[in-house]
Amino acid sequence: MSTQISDQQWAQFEEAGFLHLGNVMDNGELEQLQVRMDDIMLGKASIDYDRVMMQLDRDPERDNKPGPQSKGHKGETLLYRKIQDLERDALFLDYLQKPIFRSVCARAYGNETPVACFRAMFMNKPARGGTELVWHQDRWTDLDKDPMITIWTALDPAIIANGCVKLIPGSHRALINPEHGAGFLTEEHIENIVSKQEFINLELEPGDCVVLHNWTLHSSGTNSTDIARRAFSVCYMDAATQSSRGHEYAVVFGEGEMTTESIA
Ligand SMILES: O=C(O)CCC(=O)C(=O)O
Repeated sequence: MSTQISDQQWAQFEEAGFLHLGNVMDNGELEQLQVRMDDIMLGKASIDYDRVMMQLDRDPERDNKPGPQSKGHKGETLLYRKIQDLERDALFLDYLQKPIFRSVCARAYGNETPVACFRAMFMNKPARGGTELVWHQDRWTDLDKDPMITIWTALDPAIIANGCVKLIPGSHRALINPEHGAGFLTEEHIENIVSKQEFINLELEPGDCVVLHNWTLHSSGTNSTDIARRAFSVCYMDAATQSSRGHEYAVVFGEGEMTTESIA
């Protein structure tokens, strides 16, 4: 397995706005990540839960909306929708710092540019659940530079029926709704732009990963199967990026990078 992105792969990424990298995991790594993820949800992991954003999936018996996105454990259940700050977990940090991902970031941001983790996020569509995610581009108006790279890894089979990601190839060349704080499209944009273009379903094997240009339009549905659709999504940005909300981001590649020993 090469630890470098080839010129041909990079050209494909630039053309289509995404690149299928396949499985870059070591033996046994997928199972370790799957188990760790469930342990985190079940409150069994040795991680500082007060520093981890955890959001429950929608609950049809409550108001059918996902719970608040706030720090801290919300109960011993696998029915979480989103969990962030996973760079604080040694296994996930180790995975997101793979040499091949370093090579992707070096292509995107330059060999000498330190890279920070905007977010290291678990996205889950629990069995027979999940929350619709509308079409959007991954960009945030509080940042003074747009991040360009997200690497999305399937921890389970990702198929249409369990809510795989859908994306529009080549849509990374222009921002559709720059006014929206988090890149979400309006219903008009969806009707006038998305519905006139071909999308693809990103069906993946467990362990496979895909590099996404952050501006590539994507969305995902719900899960009508008995198999969860767990995924780990990491957004990498130039470490010099500033947030007007004053957020601090961990450097993961380059000078001062976080290591499994330095997780506070
Ligand atoms: O996992 C999903 O369904 C969507 C994830 C997403 O929007 C992202 O990783 O940026």
